[in-house]
Amino acid sequence: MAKETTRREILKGSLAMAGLGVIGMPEWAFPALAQGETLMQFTDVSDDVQWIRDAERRIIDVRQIDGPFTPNEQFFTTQHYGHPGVDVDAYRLRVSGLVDSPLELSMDDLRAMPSRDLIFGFECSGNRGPLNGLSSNGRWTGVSLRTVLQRAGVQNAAREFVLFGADRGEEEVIWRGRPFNVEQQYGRSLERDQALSDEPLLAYDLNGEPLSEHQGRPLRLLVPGWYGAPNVKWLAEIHAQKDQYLGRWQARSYRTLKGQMINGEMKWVETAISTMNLKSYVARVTAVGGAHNVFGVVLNDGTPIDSVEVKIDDGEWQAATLDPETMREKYGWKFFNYRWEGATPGEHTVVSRVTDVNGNVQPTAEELGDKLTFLEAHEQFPRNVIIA
Ligand SMILES: Nc1nc2c(c(=O)[nH]1)N[C@H]1C(S)=C(S)[C@@H](COP(=O)(O)O)O[C@H]1N2
Ligand SMILES: [Mo]
Repeated sequence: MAKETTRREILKGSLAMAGLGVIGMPEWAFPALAQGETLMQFTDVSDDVQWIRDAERRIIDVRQIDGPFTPNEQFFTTQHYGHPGVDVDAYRLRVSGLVDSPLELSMDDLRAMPSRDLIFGFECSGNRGPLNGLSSNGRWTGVSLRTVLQRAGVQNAAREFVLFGADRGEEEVIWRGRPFNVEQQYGRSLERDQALSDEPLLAYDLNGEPLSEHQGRPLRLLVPGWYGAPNVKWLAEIHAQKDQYLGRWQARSYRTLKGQMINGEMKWVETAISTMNLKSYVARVTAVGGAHNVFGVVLNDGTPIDSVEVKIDDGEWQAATLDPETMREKYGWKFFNYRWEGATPGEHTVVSRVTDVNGNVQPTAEELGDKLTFLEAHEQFPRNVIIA
């Protein structure tokens, strides 16, 4: 207890130095630093950064990551229509459309079905530097989407599975320049192969506790390896259909507009946000044991990682050490450390890049090229840090 208070005080001091005092120190914050570690100040984080934007949104302070699993009350959170507030006792998950037996399942029904765990860290596709706070990692428990769909009996004509949340809002749909105002639910769809694979999970627990309202109580979808958008919270119904689903959050808002060379010609293409791009970022730099440590995080689609390298100022890329525990989990986020010897006092630039076993290398912002929209930021993120 006493130890924690001391560490908390140390971190508070460092945060105040970085101009992140009063509003920068949320109630839940616990310092990640081991005894004898001192946080170095980033100079690229603005003084007015808000870790909690309103009652329903929260980003994590990546400098404070202190283990593989983000504590439930710290897990980053965001959504588009606010919290719907589902009555768990009255709750029924509806399965409808092109199925042999439409279902209405209570939480007791769902919890009685075969369950499994999934370690999954994901980021919102809007996550970007320098804060990179829209991501977290958890151990989720639930029932496979496939198990529920098989109980309903999926018909051959079903090509697409739409998952609707209980949250709704008014949307302006523009068709040939004409606006129509209609109420819609948050909805995302999965193609048949993916919906019936053994990957998507209908989760009811996070780190051993029932989901909080933030996390989608009582039930949410999780699509391992994908960005956050398909992880439909407050899941209300699953509808099997023949047609493509073209709702706003499926077909329009989660898009990237970029230039791509196709057959030797530059084309401007729009692509749907899908699996997470290979990415790493430096989360903190600390002074420890006469040297400095650079700690960071890797996110991707589940492809095994080959290496992470760190570069200081204009130096050479140096191999970082991959954390064996987090590297074992296919869909979890992963950690690395780099021991920085002989750091000189003053301001430095620190950057990381990750390479997967297929030889994909995290690009620089320049190499990432003509991406006009900001979602899917996965370029290298140089950080400016002061060595005291
Ligand atoms: N029902 C519903 N589910 C949703 C959303 C939403 O607006 N409504 N937002 C999605 C987006 S864009 C993200 S990044 C994740 C965030 O999940 P979290 O709050 O558990 O971190 O929820 C996804 N699921
Ligand atoms: Mo998101």
